[in-house]
Amino acid sequence: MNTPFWGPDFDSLVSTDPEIADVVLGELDRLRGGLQLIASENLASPAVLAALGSTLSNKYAEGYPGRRYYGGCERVDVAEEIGIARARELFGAEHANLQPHSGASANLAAYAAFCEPGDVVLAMDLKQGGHLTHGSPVNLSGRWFEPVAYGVRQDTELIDYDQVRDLALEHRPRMIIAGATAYPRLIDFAAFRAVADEVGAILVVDAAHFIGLVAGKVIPSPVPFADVVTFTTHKVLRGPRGGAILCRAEHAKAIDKAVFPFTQGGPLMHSVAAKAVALKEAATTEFQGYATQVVANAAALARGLEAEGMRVVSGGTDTHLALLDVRPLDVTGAEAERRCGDATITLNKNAIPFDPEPPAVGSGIRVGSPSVTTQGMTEPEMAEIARLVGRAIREPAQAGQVAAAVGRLTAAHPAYPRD
Ligand code: DSN
Repeated sequence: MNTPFWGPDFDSLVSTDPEIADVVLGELDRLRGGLQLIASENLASPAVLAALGSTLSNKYAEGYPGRRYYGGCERVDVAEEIGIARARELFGAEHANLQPHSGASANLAAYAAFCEPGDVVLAMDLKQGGHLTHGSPVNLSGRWFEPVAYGVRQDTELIDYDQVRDLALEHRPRMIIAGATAYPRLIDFAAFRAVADEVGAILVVDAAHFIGLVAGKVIPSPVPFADVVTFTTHKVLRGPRGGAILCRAEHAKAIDKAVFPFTQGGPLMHSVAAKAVALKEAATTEFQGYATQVVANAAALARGLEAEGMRVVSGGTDTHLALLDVRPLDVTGAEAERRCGDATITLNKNAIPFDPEPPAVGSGIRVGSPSVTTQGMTEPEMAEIARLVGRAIREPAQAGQVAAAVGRLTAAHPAYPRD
């Protein structure tokens, strides 16, 4: 088809700005040449990238479809309306807002919609798997609100639901946040709903990490339980970098106003359109197969890393990620990350529950299966990746040989294949 698209024209970037063109090509080479095991990353499709690299980036569209502060929004209105309809349909939500620029922006809007400065917010401790925006003292959420943190039980490394209830009864939070960035197990949304109801709190589920698994229908949805669900669109969901919010109809006005005009200005319409594309892709049976394989691969990766001598935090995973205690290999998380990086395996150091090391060092690593699953890898490759991670950590002098083995894997399962 001869599409009249004025799209990503790489030659013009090469001639206008060879330095940045070099960065873009170098990053593509990095993605193609190594293993991406960062649990929060993925490889967006060419269709998503085409929408992102489009002239929709030029448009100011403050407001919402049909009620904008600028003329000329008739085309971008359609993109946003389609995206909202797809989000509502896919997740069975009464209302959706696709304008948050990021997960942090989506969470900020949730605070803005329901809390006043000084209000108590109960959320998961960053050191035990929570997120920066869930009340960390270095983030606005911890400075302008009164955070109370719950965590995991020391014996099981699972969320301590008794502690959640006890803290809620003691501190009477205005808002409770369920959700995490380094928690490998399913979250009991019904338990959080019961606590929120008992103390009259708003329940926000930050589903950034696992919303793609919900879209793929492999794990339970938080939507029936939460007042508000915030998420990012670029993790398992495999869309553009960005955020989104689902909520009950009764909160729609408050959420929309909190996003715009309270915390954001003009939406990024190229990104909103790309979110719509990703939501269409995520509604397919192919995506359900992908999500199923993501979970199977994470489990296989965790088993393989355990066989390499690492301790699997909480004993396993139900999702796309696993958290490994690397102390049995006599390294810190930071050193394990560095050694894997030298062998072209990209993963991140991570604090484990009750970690004696500071966060910049950590005793663990976090691994995720979204990207390698997008590349078509399955359980046998996960077993091989686990062996390579183990070897990279134990034998840093062998980094070159490990990188060569990684090269063979990625050649068989390329990221962004050339044809
Ligand atoms: N930085 C993301 C992650 O890696 O989990 C969360 O914002």
